[in-house]
Amino acid sequence: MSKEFVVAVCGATGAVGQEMLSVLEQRDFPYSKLVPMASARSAGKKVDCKGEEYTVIEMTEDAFEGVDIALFSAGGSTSEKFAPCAVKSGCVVVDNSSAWRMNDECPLVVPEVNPHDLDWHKGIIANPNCSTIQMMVALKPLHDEARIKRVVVSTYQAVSGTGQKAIEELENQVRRLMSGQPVVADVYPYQIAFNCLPHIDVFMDNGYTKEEMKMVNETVKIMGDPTIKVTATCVRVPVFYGHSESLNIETEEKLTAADVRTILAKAPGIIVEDYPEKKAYPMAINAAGEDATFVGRIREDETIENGINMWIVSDNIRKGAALNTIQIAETLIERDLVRVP
Ligand code: 25A
Ligand code: L14
Repeated sequence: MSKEFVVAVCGATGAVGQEMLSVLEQRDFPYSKLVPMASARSAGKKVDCKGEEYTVIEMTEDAFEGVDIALFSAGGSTSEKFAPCAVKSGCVVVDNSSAWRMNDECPLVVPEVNPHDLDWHKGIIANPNCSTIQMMVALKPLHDEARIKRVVVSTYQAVSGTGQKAIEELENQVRRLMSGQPVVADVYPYQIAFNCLPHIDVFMDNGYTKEEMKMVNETVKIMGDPTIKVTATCVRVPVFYGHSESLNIETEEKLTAADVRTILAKAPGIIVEDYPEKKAYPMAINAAGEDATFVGRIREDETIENGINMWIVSDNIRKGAALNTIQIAETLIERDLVRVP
């Protein structure tokens, strides 16, 4: 990669923004200049990348002049307001929020799955929901081989997805409970320490949560196949980093457990960790800080003809957010698509 770009990280002081700075450094992303932005209350804070210190500036409508690529993770309303301003300044936006994902003008991309969708971007590219991303990485190779008809997914989602305040809430509740003090719930509606909440994002009229419906709708858009049926139950668990998911998959063609292991062992972005005899299976504490999606507990579902059960785990802040965003930016560069058409 010879050309270098001016890159803005928008929401640089948040949990995902901080991880974006580490991923840019770890992958030696080719920027000529880095511009960290956040809200007015964080302007003036210092952040680090590639051994240099930067002062965070306030995100404003004209802050994007001269920026080539903006990586957004500052919440949906911020993206709705500022992404169009950035595009008007000639900047390509990769956005982490749910604001643009189902917009027909915006590709929704997992680079291992549908990099070709970047070809029709008009300035804003959406990064999928964290739970959807890891599921897509694991399902696409199986869909290509045997056509997936239906997926039943249950998630076990870490608090870091909600941001820095939620990480602190779990820490504080554990500390208080251990010293016999009453807990305070502020970010989540109930105590999350030593508990599970079947409630992520808001409830919708159909009784599902918005997080569950993101998994249903985003899957169809990313796979480009309206026939795949997904039904989801999303649960918050007292884990700091790493989302776990139990998947039950029904395919058109028969896949044995051995077939699934062989296919996934060759697939990009996946590590198969499935050795029951050694008690080896994916766990959030091992996936935290890693780039891969880990797959294990691969079994045939003996109640239907063509069914597979498996357990997948990935770092929600890395592959689920910061890493996938930066992989999208890298793919834009490779395909010479860093321009607003
Ligand atoms: O919490 P907010 O308001 O949504 O802000 C998140 C980031 O966006 C910036 C904000 O600036 C922060 O960088 N931001 C918000 N409004 C903005 C605006 N109008 C804006 N930028 C520009 N214009 P901030 O730094 O002023 O806000 C404070 C943020 O700092 C973090 N923080 C809080 N207490 C902290 C702390 N950091 C360190 N130590 C502490 N004690 C915290 O960021 C706080 O919000 P965060 O981690 O909570 O941000 C997570 C946001 O990103 C979304 N998100 C998370 N995962 C995903 C995701 N969105 C999409 N996909 C994901 N996978 C969360 O929903 C949350 O909005
Ligand atoms: O990407 O875990 O739509 O609270 C919104 C809720 C990310 C995670 C999204 C959470 C998310 C999030």
